[in-house]
Amino acid sequence: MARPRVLSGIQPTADSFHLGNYLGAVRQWVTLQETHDAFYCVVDLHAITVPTEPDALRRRSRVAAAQLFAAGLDPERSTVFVQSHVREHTELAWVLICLTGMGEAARMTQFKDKSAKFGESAASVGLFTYPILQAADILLYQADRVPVGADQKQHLELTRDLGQRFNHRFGDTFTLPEPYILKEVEKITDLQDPSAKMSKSSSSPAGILDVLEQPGPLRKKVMRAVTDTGSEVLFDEENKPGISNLLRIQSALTGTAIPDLVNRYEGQGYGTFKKDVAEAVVEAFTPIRERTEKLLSDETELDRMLAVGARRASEVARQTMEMVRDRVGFLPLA
Ligand code: AQP
Repeated sequence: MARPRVLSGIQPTADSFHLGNYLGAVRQWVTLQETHDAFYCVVDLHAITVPTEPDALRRRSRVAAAQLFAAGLDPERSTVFVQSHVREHTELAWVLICLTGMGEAARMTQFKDKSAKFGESAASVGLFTYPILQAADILLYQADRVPVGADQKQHLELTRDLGQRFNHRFGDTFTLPEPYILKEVEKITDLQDPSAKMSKSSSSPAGILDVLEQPGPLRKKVMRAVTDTGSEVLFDEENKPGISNLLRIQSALTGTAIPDLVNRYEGQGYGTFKKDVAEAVVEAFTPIRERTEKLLSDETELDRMLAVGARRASEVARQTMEMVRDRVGFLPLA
Protein backbone atom coordinates (compact mmCIF):
# COMPACT_ATOMS: atom_id res chain seq x y z
CA MET A 1 0.00 0.00 0.00
CA ALA A 2 1.24 3.53 -0.79
CA ARG A 3 2.49 5.52 2.17
CA PRO A 4 0.39 8.52 3.21
CA ARG A 5 1.78 11.76 1.89
CA VAL A 6 2.98 14.61 4.05
CA LEU A 7 3.75 18.17 2.97
CA SER A 8 4.92 21.23 4.85
CA GLY A 9 6.82 24.46 4.20
CA ILE A 10 8.95 27.01 5.98
CA GLN A 11 9.71 30.61 5.05
CA PRO A 12 13.23 31.83 4.35
CA THR A 13 12.55 35.02 6.28
CA ALA A 14 15.56 35.04 8.61
CA ASP A 15 19.21 33.97 8.78
CA SER A 16 18.25 31.07 11.02
CA PHE A 17 15.25 29.03 12.08
CA HIS A 18 14.30 29.38 15.74
CA LEU A 19 13.38 26.92 18.44
CA GLY A 20 9.63 27.29 17.68
CA ASN A 21 10.18 26.37 14.01
CA TYR A 22 12.38 23.47 15.07
CA LEU A 23 10.14 21.91 17.72
CA GLY A 24 6.80 22.91 16.17
CA ALA A 25 7.66 21.83 12.64
CA VAL A 26 11.10 20.71 11.43
CA ARG A 27 11.67 18.00 14.03
CA GLN A 28 8.32 16.41 13.13
CA TRP A 29 9.25 16.56 9.46
CA VAL A 30 12.31 14.44 10.16
CA THR A 31 10.29 11.85 12.08
CA LEU A 32 7.53 11.72 9.48
CA GLN A 33 9.90 10.93 6.61
CA GLU A 34 10.23 7.43 8.14
CA THR A 35 6.57 6.59 7.59
CA HIS A 36 5.37 9.01 4.92
CA ASP A 37 5.98 10.01 1.34
CA ALA A 38 7.44 13.36 2.36
CA PHE A 39 7.50 16.72 0.52
CA TYR A 40 9.03 19.74 2.25
CA CYS A 41 9.58 23.15 0.73
CA VAL A 42 11.32 26.41 1.40
CA VAL A 43 8.48 28.82 0.64
CA ASP A 44 10.23 31.77 -0.96
CA LEU A 45 7.04 32.91 -2.73
CA HIS A 46 5.52 33.37 0.72
CA ALA A 47 8.59 35.28 1.90
CA ILE A 48 8.06 38.08 -0.67
CA THR A 49 4.61 38.91 0.73
CA VAL A 50 6.53 41.37 2.92
CA PRO A 51 9.31 43.64 1.57
CA THR A 52 12.38 41.49 0.91
CA GLU A 53 15.86 42.32 -0.34
CA PRO A 54 16.89 39.99 -3.27
CA ASP A 55 20.35 39.07 -1.95
CA ALA A 56 18.94 38.36 1.49
CA LEU A 57 16.24 36.15 -0.03
CA ARG A 58 18.80 34.14 -2.02
CA ARG A 59 21.03 33.73 1.06
CA ARG A 60 18.17 32.83 3.38
CA SER A 61 16.70 30.31 0.95
CA ARG A 62 20.00 28.41 0.91
CA VAL A 63 20.40 28.75 4.69
CA ALA A 64 16.87 27.39 5.16
CA ALA A 65 17.47 24.42 2.86
CA ALA A 66 20.81 23.66 4.50
CA GLN A 67 19.20 23.67 7.95
CA LEU A 68 16.54 21.23 6.78
CA PHE A 69 19.15 18.75 5.57
CA ALA A 70 21.28 19.41 8.66
CA ALA A 71 18.32 18.74 10.96
CA GLY A 72 18.01 15.27 9.46
CA LEU A 73 15.97 15.39 6.26
CA ASP A 74 17.38 12.74 3.98
CA PRO A 75 17.28 13.72 0.30
CA GLU A 76 16.72 10.05 -0.59
CA ARG A 77 13.59 9.78 1.53
CA SER A 78 12.27 13.35 1.48
CA THR A 79 11.63 15.59 -1.49
CA VAL A 80 13.13 18.90 -0.35
CA PHE A 81 12.71 21.79 -2.76
CA VAL A 82 12.29 25.52 -3.22
CA GLN A 83 8.71 26.61 -3.90
CA SER A 84 9.49 29.05 -6.74
CA HIS A 85 11.23 26.25 -8.68
CA VAL A 86 7.85 24.59 -9.21
CA ARG A 87 5.72 26.96 -11.31
CA GLU A 88 2.45 25.13 -10.59
CA HIS A 89 2.25 26.65 -7.08
CA THR A 90 1.36 30.09 -8.43
CA GLU A 91 -0.83 28.65 -11.17
CA LEU A 92 -2.98 26.67 -8.74
CA ALA A 93 -3.02 29.60 -6.32
CA TRP A 94 -4.70 31.73 -9.00
CA VAL A 95 -7.44 29.15 -9.56
CA LEU A 96 -8.03 28.93 -5.80
CA ILE A 97 -8.00 32.72 -5.39
CA CYS A 98 -10.91 32.78 -7.82
CA LEU A 99 -12.81 30.36 -5.55
CA THR A 100 -12.19 32.31 -2.33
CA GLY A 101 -14.64 34.87 -0.97
CA MET A 102 -13.26 38.27 0.09
CA GLY A 103 -14.86 37.88 3.53
CA GLU A 104 -13.39 34.41 3.91
CA ALA A 105 -9.86 35.70 3.19
CA ALA A 106 -10.36 38.72 5.42
CA ARG A 107 -11.05 36.48 8.42
CA MET A 108 -7.49 35.08 8.45
CA THR A 109 -5.92 36.26 11.68
CA GLN A 110 -2.30 36.05 10.50
CA PHE A 111 -3.05 38.73 7.89
CA LYS A 112 -4.61 40.90 10.56
CA ASP A 113 -1.59 40.48 12.85
CA LYS A 114 1.05 41.00 10.17
CA SER A 115 -0.69 43.85 8.36
CA ALA A 116 -1.11 45.68 11.66
CA LYS A 117 2.65 46.17 11.54
CA PHE A 118 2.62 48.07 8.25
CA GLY A 119 -0.88 49.51 8.49
CA GLU A 120 -3.54 47.59 6.57
CA SER A 121 -3.44 49.82 3.47
CA ALA A 122 0.36 49.45 3.15
CA ALA A 123 0.21 45.64 3.38
CA SER A 124 0.52 43.86 0.03
CA VAL A 125 -2.30 41.97 -1.69
CA GLY A 126 0.17 39.05 -1.62
CA LEU A 127 0.09 39.08 2.18
CA PHE A 128 -3.72 39.04 1.98
CA THR A 129 -3.70 36.02 -0.36
CA TYR A 130 -0.87 34.23 1.54
CA PRO A 131 -3.16 31.50 2.97
CA ILE A 132 -4.53 30.73 -0.50
CA LEU A 133 -1.03 30.18 -1.88
CA GLN A 134 -0.46 27.94 1.13
CA ALA A 135 -3.62 25.99 0.23
CA ALA A 136 -2.21 25.57 -3.30
CA ASP A 137 1.12 24.27 -1.90
CA ILE A 138 -0.71 21.56 0.01
CA LEU A 139 -3.43 20.57 -2.48
CA LEU A 140 -0.96 20.40 -5.36
CA TYR A 141 0.75 17.40 -3.75
CA GLN A 142 -2.47 15.67 -2.63
CA ALA A 143 -1.08 15.72 0.92
CA ASP A 144 -2.83 13.62 3.58
CA ARG A 145 -1.10 15.32 6.52
CA VAL A 146 0.47 18.70 7.19
CA PRO A 147 2.74 19.02 10.23
CA VAL A 148 2.57 22.61 11.57
CA GLY A 149 2.45 24.71 14.73
CA ALA A 150 -0.85 25.93 16.19
CA ASP A 151 -0.56 29.29 14.37
CA GLN A 152 -1.33 27.51 11.08
CA LYS A 153 -4.56 25.78 12.17
CA GLN A 154 -6.82 28.38 10.57
CA HIS A 155 -4.93 28.21 7.27
CA LEU A 156 -5.33 24.44 7.22
CA GLU A 157 -9.08 24.83 7.66
CA LEU A 158 -9.17 27.20 4.69
CA THR A 159 -7.17 24.67 2.65
CA ARG A 160 -9.74 21.97 3.38
CA ASP A 161 -12.62 24.33 2.55
CA LEU A 162 -11.07 25.31 -0.78
CA GLY A 163 -10.24 21.71 -1.69
CA GLN A 164 -13.77 20.64 -0.84
CA ARG A 165 -15.27 23.54 -2.82
CA PHE A 166 -13.20 22.69 -5.89
CA ASN A 167 -14.12 19.00 -5.63
CA HIS A 168 -17.80 19.85 -5.28
CA ARG A 169 -17.83 22.28 -8.21
CA PHE A 170 -15.54 20.53 -10.67
CA GLY A 171 -15.42 16.88 -9.59
CA ASP A 172 -13.23 14.94 -7.20
CA THR A 173 -9.67 16.24 -7.64
CA PHE A 174 -7.99 17.01 -4.33
CA THR A 175 -7.17 15.00 -1.22
CA LEU A 176 -8.39 16.88 1.85
CA PRO A 177 -5.45 17.19 4.26
CA GLU A 178 -5.45 16.81 8.03
CA PRO A 179 -3.30 19.05 10.24
CA TYR A 180 -0.65 17.19 12.23
CA ILE A 181 -0.07 19.24 15.37
CA LEU A 182 1.82 18.02 18.43
CA LYS A 183 0.01 19.56 21.40
CA GLU A 184 3.14 19.70 23.59
CA VAL A 185 5.08 21.93 21.17
CA GLU A 186 2.34 23.62 19.16
CA LYS A 187 3.28 27.05 20.51
CA ILE A 188 6.75 27.80 21.83
CA THR A 189 6.63 31.29 23.26
CA ASP A 190 8.97 34.28 23.22
CA LEU A 191 11.49 34.15 26.11
CA GLN A 192 10.88 37.81 26.93
CA ASP A 193 7.11 37.80 26.33
CA PRO A 194 5.64 34.41 27.18
CA SER A 195 2.20 35.52 25.96
CA ALA A 196 3.46 35.78 22.34
CA LYS A 197 4.73 33.01 20.05
CA MET A 198 8.45 32.92 19.33
CA SER A 199 8.61 34.44 15.85
CA LYS A 200 11.29 35.32 13.27
CA SER A 201 9.71 38.64 12.43
CA SER A 202 8.27 39.84 15.71
CA SER A 203 10.38 38.48 18.58
CA SER A 204 13.12 40.70 19.97
CA PRO A 205 16.65 39.20 19.71
CA ALA A 206 16.53 38.38 23.43
CA GLY A 207 13.23 36.54 23.03
CA ILE A 208 14.26 34.14 20.30
CA LEU A 209 16.61 31.12 20.30
CA ASP A 210 18.14 30.68 16.86
CA VAL A 211 19.21 27.26 15.68
CA LEU A 212 22.40 28.71 14.18
CA GLU A 213 23.35 30.78 17.21
CA GLN A 214 26.59 30.15 19.13
CA PRO A 215 26.42 28.41 22.55
CA GLY A 216 27.41 31.58 24.48
CA PRO A 217 24.48 33.77 23.42
CA LEU A 218 22.08 30.81 23.60
CA ARG A 219 23.00 30.18 27.24
CA LYS A 220 22.76 33.86 28.10
CA LYS A 221 19.30 34.19 26.60
CA VAL A 222 17.92 31.18 28.46
CA MET A 223 19.41 32.45 31.75
CA ARG A 224 17.80 35.86 31.11
CA ALA A 225 14.41 34.46 30.06
CA VAL A 226 11.53 36.16 31.86
CA THR A 227 10.50 34.05 34.80
CA ASP A 228 7.58 34.47 37.09
CA THR A 229 7.25 35.50 40.69
CA GLY A 230 8.12 32.80 43.20
CA SER A 231 10.99 30.38 42.86
CA GLU A 232 9.39 27.00 42.32
CA VAL A 233 9.61 25.15 39.01
CA LEU A 234 5.94 24.37 38.37
CA PHE A 235 3.87 23.90 35.23
CA ASP A 236 1.14 26.53 35.46
CA GLU A 237 0.38 28.21 32.12
CA GLU A 238 -1.71 30.92 33.72
CA ASN A 239 0.42 32.05 36.63
CA LYS A 240 3.85 30.86 35.47
CA PRO A 241 3.84 31.19 31.66
CA GLY A 242 7.62 31.78 31.45
CA ILE A 243 8.60 28.72 33.49
CA SER A 244 5.91 26.63 31.78
CA ASN A 245 7.40 27.51 28.38
CA LEU A 246 10.87 26.48 29.57
CA LEU A 247 9.44 23.23 30.95
CA ARG A 248 7.81 22.51 27.60
CA ILE A 249 11.11 23.16 25.84
CA GLN A 250 13.13 21.03 28.26
CA SER A 251 10.63 18.19 28.05
CA ALA A 252 10.61 18.20 24.23
CA LEU A 253 14.40 18.33 23.98
CA THR A 254 15.18 15.66 26.58
CA GLY A 255 12.16 13.39 26.19
CA THR A 256 11.41 13.68 29.93
CA ALA A 257 7.76 14.14 30.92
CA ILE A 258 6.92 17.52 32.49
CA PRO A 259 5.77 16.04 35.87
CA ASP A 260 9.13 14.23 36.13
CA LEU A 261 10.98 17.50 35.48
CA VAL A 262 8.88 19.25 38.14
CA ASN A 263 9.85 16.53 40.64
CA ARG A 264 13.51 16.71 39.66
CA TYR A 265 13.76 20.48 40.29
CA GLU A 266 11.69 20.56 43.46
CA GLY A 267 13.32 22.91 45.99
CA GLN A 268 16.14 23.87 43.59
CA GLY A 269 14.99 27.28 42.34
CA TYR A 270 15.03 28.66 38.83
CA GLY A 271 18.82 28.92 38.37
CA THR A 272 19.69 25.21 38.19
CA PHE A 273 16.68 24.53 36.02
CA LYS A 274 17.54 27.27 33.53
CA LYS A 275 21.12 26.09 33.30
CA ASP A 276 19.92 22.62 32.30
CA VAL A 277 17.49 24.06 29.75
CA ALA A 278 20.35 26.07 28.24
CA GLU A 279 22.51 22.94 27.97
CA ALA A 280 19.71 20.97 26.32
CA VAL A 281 19.26 23.74 23.74
CA VAL A 282 23.01 23.96 23.04
CA GLU A 283 23.24 20.18 22.73
CA ALA A 284 20.36 20.05 20.24
CA PHE A 285 21.49 23.00 18.12
CA THR A 286 25.28 22.55 17.94
CA PRO A 287 25.34 19.55 15.55
CA ILE A 288 22.69 21.17 13.33
CA ARG A 289 24.72 24.41 13.18
CA GLU A 290 27.91 22.54 12.32
CA ARG A 291 26.25 20.48 9.58
CA THR A 292 24.54 23.60 8.19
CA GLU A 293 27.88 25.42 7.95
CA LYS A 294 29.36 22.45 6.11
CA LEU A 295 26.47 22.29 3.63
CA LEU A 296 26.69 26.04 3.01
CA SER A 297 30.38 25.78 2.21
CA ASP A 298 29.48 23.97 -1.04
CA GLU A 299 26.68 25.94 -2.67
CA THR A 300 26.95 24.05 -5.95
CA GLU A 301 26.18 20.76 -4.22
CA LEU A 302 23.37 22.30 -2.16
CA ASP A 303 21.80 23.77 -5.32
CA ARG A 304 22.11 20.39 -7.00
CA MET A 305 20.28 18.68 -4.11
CA LEU A 306 17.52 21.27 -4.44
CA ALA A 307 17.32 20.72 -8.18
CA VAL A 308 16.77 16.98 -7.59
CA GLY A 309 13.96 17.87 -5.16
CA ALA A 310 12.42 20.33 -7.62
CA ARG A 311 12.34 17.72 -10.38
CA ARG A 312 10.59 15.18 -8.16
CA ALA A 313 8.12 17.79 -6.88
CA SER A 314 7.40 19.09 -10.39
CA GLU A 315 6.43 15.63 -11.56
CA VAL A 316 3.62 15.43 -8.97
CA ALA A 317 2.62 19.09 -9.36
CA ARG A 318 2.37 18.76 -13.14
CA GLN A 319 -0.03 15.81 -12.90
CA THR A 320 -2.32 17.64 -10.48
CA MET A 321 -2.33 20.80 -12.59
CA GLU A 322 -3.17 18.88 -15.75
CA MET A 323 -6.28 17.59 -14.00
CA VAL A 324 -7.12 21.04 -12.63
CA ARG A 325 -6.78 22.76 -16.03
CA ASP A 326 -9.03 20.25 -17.68
CA ARG A 327 -11.69 20.37 -14.95
CA VAL A 328 -11.78 24.16 -14.82
CA GLY A 329 -12.29 24.26 -18.60
CA PHE A 330 -8.99 25.66 -19.89
CA LEU A 331 -8.35 24.63 -23.50
CA PRO A 332 -5.50 22.20 -24.02
CA LEU A 333 -2.55 23.63 -25.95
CA ALA A 334 -2.84 22.07 -29.43
N1 AQP B 1 6.64 29.65 18.18
C1 AQP B 1 6.31 28.57 17.48
N2 AQP B 1 5.97 27.43 18.11
C2 AQP B 1 5.64 26.30 17.39
N3 AQP B 1 5.66 26.26 16.03
C3 AQP B 1 6.02 27.38 15.37
N4 AQP B 1 6.16 27.67 14.06
C4 AQP B 1 6.54 28.96 13.92
N5 AQP B 1 6.67 29.54 15.12
C5 AQP B 1 6.36 28.58 16.05
C6 AQP B 1 5.95 26.71 12.97
O1 AQP B 1 7.10 26.73 12.14
C7 AQP B 1 6.71 26.44 10.80
C8 AQP B 1 7.36 27.38 9.84
O2 AQP B 1 6.96 28.70 10.11
P1 AQP B 1 7.07 29.79 8.99
O3 AQP B 1 8.46 30.16 8.77
O4 AQP B 1 6.40 29.36 7.76
O5 AQP B 1 6.26 31.02 9.48
P2 AQP B 1 5.60 31.44 10.80
O6 AQP B 1 4.67 30.45 11.34
O7 AQP B 1 5.00 32.76 10.51
O8 AQP B 1 6.86 31.55 11.78
P3 AQP B 1 7.54 32.86 12.26
O9 AQP B 1 8.74 32.53 13.00
O10 AQP B 1 6.55 33.71 12.97
O11 AQP B 1 7.98 33.51 10.89
P4 AQP B 1 7.70 34.95 10.31
O12 AQP B 1 8.07 35.88 11.41
O13 AQP B 1 8.59 35.05 9.11
O14 AQP B 1 6.27 35.01 9.95
C9 AQP B 1 5.18 26.50 10.75
O15 AQP B 1 4.68 25.18 10.72
C10 AQP B 1 4.82 27.15 12.04
O16 AQP B 1 3.57 26.71 12.53
